[in-house]
Amino acid sequence: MVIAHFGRDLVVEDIAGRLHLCSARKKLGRIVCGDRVRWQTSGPEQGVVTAVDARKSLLARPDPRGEERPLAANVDRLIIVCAPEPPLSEALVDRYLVVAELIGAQPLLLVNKSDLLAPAARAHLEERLAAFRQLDYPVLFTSTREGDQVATLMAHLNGHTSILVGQSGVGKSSLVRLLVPDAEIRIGQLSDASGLGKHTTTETTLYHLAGGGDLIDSPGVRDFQLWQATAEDLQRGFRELRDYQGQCRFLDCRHNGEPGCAVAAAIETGHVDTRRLASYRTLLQQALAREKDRYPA
Ligand SMILES: Nc1nc2c(ncn2[C@@H]2O[C@H](COP(=O)(O)OP(=O)(O)OP(=O)(O)O)[C@@H](O)[C@H]2O)c(=O)[nH]1
Ligand SMILES: [Mg+2]
Ligand SMILES: [Zn+2]
Repeated sequence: MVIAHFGRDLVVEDIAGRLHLCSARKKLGRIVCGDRVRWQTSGPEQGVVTAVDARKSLLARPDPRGEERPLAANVDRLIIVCAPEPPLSEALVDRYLVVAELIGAQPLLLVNKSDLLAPAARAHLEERLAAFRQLDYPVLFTSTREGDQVATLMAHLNGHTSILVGQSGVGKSSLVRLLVPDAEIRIGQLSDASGLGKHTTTETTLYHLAGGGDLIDSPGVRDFQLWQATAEDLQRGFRELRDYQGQCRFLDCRHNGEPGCAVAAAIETGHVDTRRLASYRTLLQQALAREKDRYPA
């Protein structure tokens, strides 16, 4: 199992738990944390990856040039971490939720640093997040300082491969240190295995949870855009829209102001959240603009 990568160098954990610094043949493409690989020894604690097992899921994000950059493989839980600071962005949460739906990972929304929230501020955030709860997305308030809801979080993680995603500074690595007691040891082993210094673990790293399952820490983002999602992807990625599939006047309705749209009617009755629909429509415009660029008339 690949537990870390530094550029093209991978740290592979064998079945006995030993770590090996491996290179990979270029034709295998990018190999990431969570990948299961076949490898051969090429020296002491060194190896060459020769094949990658089929992935159950692949989480990717765009690199600065807008190219797809795989981040982690085989994750089945996407832990979207927010905090009072930097301020919560529902639109960012929406985009992460789309990705979770598309890769088939169960999302979980965390508001970390809950110790910084006075009761009124917490109530206000609860209100802003109510629409996500309504859609059956679990929402937890956690604190690595006070241990708020950490046991509940652990219960969500046990037995799964989860990845922590979110903006820089929301406390992802702090959560790892809290949930994985031997995290520091692991980081030490990694820097030994990689031959790199202690503070080079800037890329994604996979940790084992004591109770079974794995937890992947990922580097924070400033933003996370859906650079590839199509109109159809968005209709799948906004889970509430699926309920209206086939109920609009037009079979190919995009719920974007068409007459006889069942989603527009659901806004009237309060069954669809106005802010979520506006968010969907913004992403839809971007998707349609991309499609136009790709296939100019
Ligand atoms: N008050 C408070 N501070 C926290 C909590 N969790 C983490 N912090 C602090 O928030 C800062 C950022 O924490 P990190 O864990 O490095 O954040 P990160 O999400 O890993 O950031 P990147 O690696 O840049 O993406 C640190 O100073 C932590 O001590 C918390 O629950 N409460
Ligand atoms: Mg971090
Ligand atoms: Zn419609």
